[in-house]
Amino acid sequence: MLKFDLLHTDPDSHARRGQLTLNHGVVQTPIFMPVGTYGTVKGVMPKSLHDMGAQIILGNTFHLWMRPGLDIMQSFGGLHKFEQWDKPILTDSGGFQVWSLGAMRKISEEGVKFASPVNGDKLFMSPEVSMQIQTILNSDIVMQLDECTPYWQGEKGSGHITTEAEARVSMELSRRWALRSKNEFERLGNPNALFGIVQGGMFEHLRQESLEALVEMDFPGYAVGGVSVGEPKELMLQIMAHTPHRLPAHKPRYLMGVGTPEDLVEGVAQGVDMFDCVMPTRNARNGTIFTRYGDLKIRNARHKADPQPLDSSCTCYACAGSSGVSWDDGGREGFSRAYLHHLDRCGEMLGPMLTTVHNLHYYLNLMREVRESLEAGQFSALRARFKSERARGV
Ligand code: PRF
Ligand code: ZN
Repeated sequence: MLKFDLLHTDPDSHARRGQLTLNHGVVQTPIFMPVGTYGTVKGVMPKSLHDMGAQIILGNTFHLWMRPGLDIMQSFGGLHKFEQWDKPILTDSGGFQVWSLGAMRKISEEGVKFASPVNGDKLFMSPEVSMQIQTILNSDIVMQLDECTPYWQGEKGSGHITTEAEARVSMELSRRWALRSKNEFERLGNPNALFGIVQGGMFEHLRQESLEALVEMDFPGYAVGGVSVGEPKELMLQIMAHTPHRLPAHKPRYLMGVGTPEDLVEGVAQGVDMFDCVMPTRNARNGTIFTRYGDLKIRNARHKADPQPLDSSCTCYACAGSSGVSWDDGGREGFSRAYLHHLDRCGEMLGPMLTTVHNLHYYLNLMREVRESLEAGQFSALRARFKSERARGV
């Protein structure tokens, strides 16, 4: 089931404040969804996710199909019990991941043939197979199988930018797969909610066609796919300004795989309700920290003896310890930049664990501030303050 209530709309942008009710609970939107590809948000215990206010997390059909496999998922009655997360889960369909396999795949109308990257077995992914797997996973939001149209065709250097004709062929395939996904989802009696995915590359008229066809199929929610696929930033912003607000107002809108904190705030202004991205978790493991005052590289030698927390305004466990009181508000607990720099240099596990907690907390808290500003009719002011604070520098 899925119920979406619009609570507030911003008069100066396309931003909305909503509430999404799913089988495993209620999600306040706009929301960022931490990525848990293999049934784990890397390095973070579910209890910590809960404590930092995560409301819904991602899982991935393709990866969980490879390992641990469907028999084990079935024996646990789905992904929730297996990974010990009892709130909502959204699973991506696997099309995007099969696509990134490169040479080992062959795509046709029917689906995608490929060799398992784990043991070389010959496997086949189709809209029907994706729905069957996601039904076993029992994720609250199921994604249609699509083909994520890349910005570049072929090898970088020898390839070319996707042409309109190529983007059309790809978009039309995704559109047919949307209908097959829907038919199979219904045939299986899946009690959750299936989202359609708008494609069309960097071509607005193709996006419009895709959108209209999906709206005709009447999905309970819609995603915008095929952005942040190697295109210049201006093109991403152009698609973000084009597509989300044209989707039905009374249904949730999800921008797939985006992005930086700036992209999230811009996405909200363009009418997006849901985001996911590996950036906060992956960057944390590479030592890139997001803060209210800009990004920080913990590997930089200038942090070697710095007693400050990562973000003086942050109340996460890394910045404020168990007290939950930020340095700016007089807090005395929390880990210093010097300590996190040290952990990184020694390759200690606690380093990426703490930086991941901080980065996710930053993203989740940013969305919480966005929601509160929408409720107070202050979104434009928040947007302006956000930009100037982020530009200040750490
Ligand atoms: N399709 C699917 N998953 C995705 C994408 C897509 O286009 C993207 C694009 N940024 C990220 N994840 N199914
Ligand atoms: Zn923090």
